[in-house]
Amino acid sequence: MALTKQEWLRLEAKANDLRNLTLKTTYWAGSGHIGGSFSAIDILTALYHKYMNFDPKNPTDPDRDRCVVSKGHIGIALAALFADLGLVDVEELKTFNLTGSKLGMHLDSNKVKGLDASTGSLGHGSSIALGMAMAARLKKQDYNTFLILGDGECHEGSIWEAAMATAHFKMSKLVTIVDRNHNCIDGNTEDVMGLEPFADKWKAFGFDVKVINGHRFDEICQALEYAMAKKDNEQPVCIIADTIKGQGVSFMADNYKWHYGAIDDAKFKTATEDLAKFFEERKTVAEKEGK
Ligand SMILES: Cc1ncc(C[n+]2csc(CCOP(=O)(O)OP(=O)(O)O)c2C)c(N)n1
Repeated sequence: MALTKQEWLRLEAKANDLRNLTLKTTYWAGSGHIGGSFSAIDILTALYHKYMNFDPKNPTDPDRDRCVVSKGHIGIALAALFADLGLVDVEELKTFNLTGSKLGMHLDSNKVKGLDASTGSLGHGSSIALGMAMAARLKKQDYNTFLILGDGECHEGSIWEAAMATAHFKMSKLVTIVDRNHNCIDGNTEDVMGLEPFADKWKAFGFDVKVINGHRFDEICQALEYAMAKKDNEQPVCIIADTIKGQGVSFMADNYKWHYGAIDDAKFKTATEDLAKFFEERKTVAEKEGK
């Protein structure tokens, strides 16, 4: 079903809230992995605010859809997402990554209700998600499992072991989404360890690949709907979401040096102004192109 203009604008507003709350949390905490948070927020918004069967009032429902954010260093965005959903006290965000806080730099699923997996050691989330999807098949449950990978994370061999098994066992209820922001911790992915031809690699591993603009809700929604329309035991989908690290903030955008960073008062002010402008631009696109 095509995304309506009203729905597109609703998602834009939510993504804007989440970008601002992530920025504030980074400011309060002193630092955080904000670059890869801002590339992934639109994907997270579409999942948690449109597609996932996930009720924050019943976050451990055995039939809920699962989401494994394998690039677990974006705990700061997840903390904002779960605070916005009412599963984390907003005041608690002010303690993010401080000694004794229940919110560590990489979130702990034993401490944050609704978080499906503790991640942060790159490369592990694929196997965790695959296990969740296999459990659904064995127990004859109908839930979807969504897996969010970083592109730099795809330098890890374990990603490809799990990908091989996902395709071999036709785990089509497991939807893989790669946040292809072209940057990792210390440079552009193609300089550090080339991934291209990236889509062809996923195809060669047996995936049905969709390459989309990961900052356009119409494209994100269309790709997710395509993937979710598959029944179990079909060819699994990998969505390569072309994104921009630090998207929305002028001095962070496409700059790997903002993989992790500290925000002082001046940067907080500029970033807040940038996000406001960015939101206006995106609303204009949705108004013009939404149906
Ligand atoms: C096994 C492992 N090795 C190294 C790291 C350190 N590390 C944290 S983030 C990161 C780069 C990840 O790049 P990418 O997946 O592209 O993240 P994004 O740009 O989306 O934030 C690295 C190497 C880690 N967390 N785990």
